[in-house]
Amino acid sequence: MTSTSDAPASAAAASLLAEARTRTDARLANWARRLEDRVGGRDGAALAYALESPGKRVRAALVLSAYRAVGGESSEIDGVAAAVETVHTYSLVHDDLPCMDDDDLRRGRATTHRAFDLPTATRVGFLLVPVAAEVLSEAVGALGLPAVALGRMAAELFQAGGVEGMVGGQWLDLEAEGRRLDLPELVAVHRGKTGALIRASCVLGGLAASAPDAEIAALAAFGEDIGVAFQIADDVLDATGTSEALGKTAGRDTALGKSTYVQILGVDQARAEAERLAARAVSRLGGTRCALPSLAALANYIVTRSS
Ligand code: GRG
Repeated sequence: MTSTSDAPASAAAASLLAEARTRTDARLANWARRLEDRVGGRDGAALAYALESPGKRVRAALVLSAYRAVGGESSEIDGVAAAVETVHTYSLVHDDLPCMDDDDLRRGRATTHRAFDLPTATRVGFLLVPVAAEVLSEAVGALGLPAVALGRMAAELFQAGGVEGMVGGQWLDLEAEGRRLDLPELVAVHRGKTGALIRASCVLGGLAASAPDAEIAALAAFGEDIGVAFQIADDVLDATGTSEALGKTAGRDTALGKSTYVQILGVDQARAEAERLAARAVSRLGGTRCALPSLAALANYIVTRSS
């Protein structure tokens, strides 16, 4: 497994993320203009504000890399990456609301409810879910895939966003505020709230290239491990980073009384657990076409990132 000092892996991840940002941001900007026209007014402007906020596009990079790893070649995969990032964006808009994590800063800018208002941001979050379905459907059509592929990809994406995934994990997380979770309970929160969409990003890349079931299973196993590793790294950054570097309020987990890996294991052991999971993720790809440096580089980035 790569480590913090693996310069080629860092350079490879930086280049994959830069490419994913350019390509996905272009798609999202296009959707932002379409929604401004279609929805108009304050809601249209707020939808565009949320969609065009500058994310790292880690999930998009995973979609693109998984797709290529199993032989995908079309640039229309960008639309699949944009669909995943749209679901992620909705989750951030709602996560920041006063009834959830109540935050003012996201991606270095005012959160959507701060830049606009609470009813607008609430509507924008909900509206982004059908927008994501439309973005996915258009992309799958452009990739020339059959309806059955769209069905499978939509099921993966929206199950990951649902009660067995992101909503379920967030629910557990909110319900547990001020209460100490044990490690298995915390893993369940991390797997749902963050891991499910990261796993789905990898699976969707594979499905878009019509990869065989064994490769989809390997991508899913990889995604499951890096998904939890991603949230552990997020716990560490929340405890050790600055708001300026993170683009969101640091120290929020402690302020909200959340259970985190850092609280249970301390910073060093939490980092070590994230690295162990990233290494295991990469080993899950062994013996398949997916065992490429690009996915390993992204796994390394996920646990060594500084924002
Ligand atoms: C109704 C209970 C209920 C939930 C609604 C709001 C929500 C669904 C889920 C929240 C999920 C969430 C925000 C999890 C945190 C995931 C996470 C670590 C986000 C940060 O991801 P980055 O670092 O962010 O990739 P950027 O800004 O780079 O995209």
